[in-house]
Amino acid sequence: MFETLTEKLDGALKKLRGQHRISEENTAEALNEVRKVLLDADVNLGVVKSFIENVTKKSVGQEVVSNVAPGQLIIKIIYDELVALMGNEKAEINFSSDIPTVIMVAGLQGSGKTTFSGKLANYLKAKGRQPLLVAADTYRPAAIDQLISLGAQIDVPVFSNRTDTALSIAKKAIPYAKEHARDIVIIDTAGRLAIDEVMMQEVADIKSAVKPHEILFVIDSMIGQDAVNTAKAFHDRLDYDGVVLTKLDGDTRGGAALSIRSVVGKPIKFVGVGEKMDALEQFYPERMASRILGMGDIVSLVEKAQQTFDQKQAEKLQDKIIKSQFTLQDFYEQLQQIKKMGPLSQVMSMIPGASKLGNMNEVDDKELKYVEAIILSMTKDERDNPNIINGSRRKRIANGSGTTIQEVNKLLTQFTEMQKMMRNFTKGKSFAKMMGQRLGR
Ligand SMILES: Nc1nc2c(ncn2[C@@H]2O[C@H](COP(=O)(O)OP(=O)(O)O)[C@@H](O)[C@H]2O)c(=O)[nH]1
Ligand SMILES: [Mg+2]
Repeated sequence: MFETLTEKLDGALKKLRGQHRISEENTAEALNEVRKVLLDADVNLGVVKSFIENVTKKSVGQEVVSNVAPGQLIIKIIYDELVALMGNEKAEINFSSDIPTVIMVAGLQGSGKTTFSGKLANYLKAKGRQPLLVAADTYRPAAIDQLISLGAQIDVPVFSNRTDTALSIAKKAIPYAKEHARDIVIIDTAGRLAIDEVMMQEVADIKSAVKPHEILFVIDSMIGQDAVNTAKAFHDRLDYDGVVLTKLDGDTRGGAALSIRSVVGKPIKFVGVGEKMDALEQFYPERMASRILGMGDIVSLVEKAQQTFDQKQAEKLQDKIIKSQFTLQDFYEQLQQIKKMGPLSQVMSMIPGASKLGNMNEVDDKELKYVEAIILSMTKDERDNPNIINGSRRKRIANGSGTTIQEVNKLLTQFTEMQKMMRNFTKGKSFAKMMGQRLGR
């Protein structure tokens, strides 16, 4: 989902890595890249402008914590802005206290209304509801057949009439639902290829006749800049309650998700991620923002790092790394710090790029316990100077830690590698960044 946007944003932010202070100058270039990325992704121009302004305001002058890279701080700010832009809260459907709850589905032809109506019925049915699907697209007989076939697939009844008008069908569906103990009515309406008055009038008439508790506007996420205009035109006429973004499984730019909420002021409630009846997801702004940034849960990582790492200790450590004095003892203490952040696999999953590492065995918590046990079985001299650890010492350490000589060897090799890698770091690089580089960023 949103792969292109993710990759480009990622690319732009790479330029920030390696800088130590957040200033107008060093953010300007990165934010300019972000601007290009968003415009490229068909995000509405006005939305992009205010987005960049907000991020700039919040980034410049940020206190740089020595162990959190400025790039990560900016990513967090961008993330927070993205979440705010798409609506902070997960939006739910309005259910009526009177039965049935009436949901009307509107949008352009081909946007995915009929498919979504079926998916929604399926989704609500799984939640214990008794939906009724209503075929109010009477222009094409095939549209009625399509809904009937979807209804049969998910075992939900479909109310239809091939000779009646859409308005009349919608009206009759409500008492029918009551008689047949259906507590939700989903009205699938007709769309046109472009906004036209006859279609708008018809949905507006259905709206005033049946007074839906929830009107959902369905939009194809692939339609680009036009999304905002279409969303606005429907909103002016219908004042809908929520948006459904379909076809997010496709090669879409994702600009619509960023723009619609901020321009129209209505939340995205669902996303369609495929043609099948179960390819429906609720819209979570946080998840979407993380996904757009392609960085897992970067925010929690930054927050946890800020909370957990003792700044002085981090500085001491950095100094040692620079002077190539990083010992197994330091390694052990560093592991204790990391452990405070939570299970290692969880910590790793929050690190940008970690997901690209196929083999997570390296960072498995069980293995961490072995590593700890091995280091604890060493003498102070051995921890400070692993070179003295000969064959008999290895054997003693293995016995003492309940591991094998192979495991002791493995740790020593890994540690030597790590020392080598650390020597390559230039002054001032943060631990978080080190971790990032270790993971191939
Ligand atoms: N890949 C994908 N295709 C979808 C999705 N939603 C709908 N479609 C397809 O888009 C086409 C138009 O959908 P339809 O529901 O008939 O649109 P309507 O004209 O608005 O009722 C159909 O071929 C659907 O299978 C989706 O989320 N992902
Ligand atoms: Mg349809």
